[in-house]
Amino acid sequence: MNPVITAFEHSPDRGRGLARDMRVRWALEEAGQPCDVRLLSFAALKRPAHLALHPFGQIPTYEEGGLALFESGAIVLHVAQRHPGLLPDEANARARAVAWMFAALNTVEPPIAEFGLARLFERDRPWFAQRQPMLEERVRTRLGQLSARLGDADWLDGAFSAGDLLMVTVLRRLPDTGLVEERPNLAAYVTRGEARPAYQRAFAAQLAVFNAGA
Ligand code: GTB
Repeated sequence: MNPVITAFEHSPDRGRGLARDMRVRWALEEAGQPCDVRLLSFAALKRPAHLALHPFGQIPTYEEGGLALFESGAIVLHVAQRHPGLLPDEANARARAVAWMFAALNTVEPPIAEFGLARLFERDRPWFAQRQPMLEERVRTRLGQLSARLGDADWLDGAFSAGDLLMVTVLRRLPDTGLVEERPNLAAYVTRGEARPAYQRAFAAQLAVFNAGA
């Protein structure tokens, strides 16, 4: 039996791979683990059947045998722990890769998410013009720090890991802003992630869902 994940039936990103099922799909592709996908409407997310799996009524979820998981980071970690290729074998290197997973989700994603939400939902609010430069500067600060650490390396700590997978998906949440492009090494890092065959397969799968419903 394949694991089952959930994704949007009609993703608002129009198949650009920005919703968080993309990171789970990518991890499963890196692991060579096929999955089945249950597509959900926004209404279905808030119904009891889905709330039993996900207390916050969101995607993605992951079901495998008797295990049901929510939170994309926890799902990617679970996949990475059970399949080779996403976490180093050596204990210290593995701990550092996990630290990069947390850094992506806890340190880099929050200012990016806040910036994106403000652009989407607060444009017509009186405070938008004043608040936006501050949010943008917070993103720039994090990107500058990340860029300095990455330097000329291909990946954040040695070989590609689940930390890179999450970080690339987080940086992809800044389309059409030019912010990642201000740091050529970060832009190249994202491009390197997107060029991975597993990424391409995951992207095509989620785009096919959008195209089928379009
Ligand atoms: N911390 C959770 C995780 O990492 O799994 C967050 C999950 C989450 O935010 N899920 C969103 C969701 O289900 C979809 S990914 N939202 C519906 C709801 O809360 O009712 C966030 C997202 C949505 C759409 C775009 N987009 O269109 O560009 C990008 C990201």
